[in-house]
This record gives sequence, structure tokens and C-alpha cells, in this order.
Amino acid sequence: MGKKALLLVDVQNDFCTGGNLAVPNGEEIVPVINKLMADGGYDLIAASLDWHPKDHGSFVSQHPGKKVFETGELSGQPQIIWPDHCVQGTKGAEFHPDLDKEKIDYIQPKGTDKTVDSYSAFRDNMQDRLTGLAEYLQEQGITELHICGLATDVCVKFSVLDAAELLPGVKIVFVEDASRGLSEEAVNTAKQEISAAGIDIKQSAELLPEKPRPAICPRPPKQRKFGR
Ligand code: VGL
Ligand code: ZN
Repeated sequence: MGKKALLLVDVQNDFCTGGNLAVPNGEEIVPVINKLMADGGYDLIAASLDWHPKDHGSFVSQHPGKKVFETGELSGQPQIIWPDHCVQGTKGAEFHPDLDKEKIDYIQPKGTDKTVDSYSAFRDNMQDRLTGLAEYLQEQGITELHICGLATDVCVKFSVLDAAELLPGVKIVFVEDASRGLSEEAVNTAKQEISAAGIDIKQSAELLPEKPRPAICPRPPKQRKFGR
């Protein structure tokens, strides 16, 4: 029998309300993910962590004169300049406190090299170094992988597209309502790219076992007396 796995992308404080690179309502996915982890019937749950050194080359602090969300350069490549975020060992880099962390079997750090960014949980943005996650999932013999997290239009999108490319034969599903994005427009583009790659987009309820229906008529109705 095939194994079904769940991949949580960057469910970290800095991507939630109050964090340094907050995704609007990012924390809303936490209860959705907790339910998926509890009832989704997964054989394995993996999670990526954006895990940057404090002087990472994507940080605005390393680009004097640049503003956040402008395009700059990193190792000769165009690079979006981000607020400093998910610095190794800080509160912002921790999983959201309400996430059921004990259900996670494998943690994949990424973005640890300050000279290259890594949106995908599978490889860096130069596409020349794998993180090890694909190899791990292959070794485990997974046949289906559901992916969700933060942010839909950045790290989730690149993780989903890479999963389809790097895990041939594995069915990939993007779980939309267990993900949130930075920009609505970019989320729509991300969904189009995911669909165009032949990857399924589903809602978490479609991945959970159906609740037993309430009986329409649990016992015969009491006889009602009209008049006296
Ligand atoms: C992310 C921007 C920079 C993400 C990570 O997790 O979506 N976005 N680093
Ligand atoms: Zn980052």
C-alpha cells in the first residue's frame, strides 16, 4: 500500500500576524492544519522551516538604501528584498505556538546559506542544490503528498511545483484553505501555475473522512394528538 504524506511549509511566527513578514491572517491555517494532521490519515508529516542566518542576503538590513519588497540583487541574480525574518534561533523562526508540533516527523530547514534564497522546501532558488527533502520522501516510499502553509504565492507555490518535478509518480495536492498568501493577485497566479502543471487543488474538507450523516429520522415521531 502506498503512503500518504503531508508537507507543512513555513508555518512560523514571522509569517503570522505580528511577525516580521506577516501574511494576512496567516495564523488562520493553524486549526485547519491541526485537523488535517489529526484526521487526515497521514503516514508521515514533514515541515519546512525558513531558517536564515541573521545576515541573510535577502534581508533589507543587508541592502542599505533599498526598501522592502523592491528588487535588488543577490549573488548576481535578481532578488526580492524582504524584511529581516525567520532568523535562526529567534521567536519569529519558531513554529506557530498553536501548531500540534508533536505530530511532525521530519523538519527540513532551508535558506541557511546567506548567499542564496530558498523559497522551495526542496531546493534553493538557483536550483542547483537540493535540501534533502525529496530524497527523504522517496526513501519513505510515499505515493501521495499534500502541501500547504505560508505563503501560497512564494514558498508554498515553489514547493508544490518542485514536488511535482522532483517526485515523479507521487500524486501532489495543494491544500488551498490550509494556506494563505501575501498578495491576492499573486495567489491567483500561483493557483493558475499549479493547475497548469497538472497538480490538484483541494480544500481540506475533501481530504478528511466524511462525518457520519445525522439520521434524518432517528426515531419514529411521537404521535401528536389534535383536538381533545
Ligand atoms: C517566504 C519570502 C521570504 C515564504 C520565505 O515562506 O513564503 N517568503 N522567505
Ligand atoms: Zn525567507
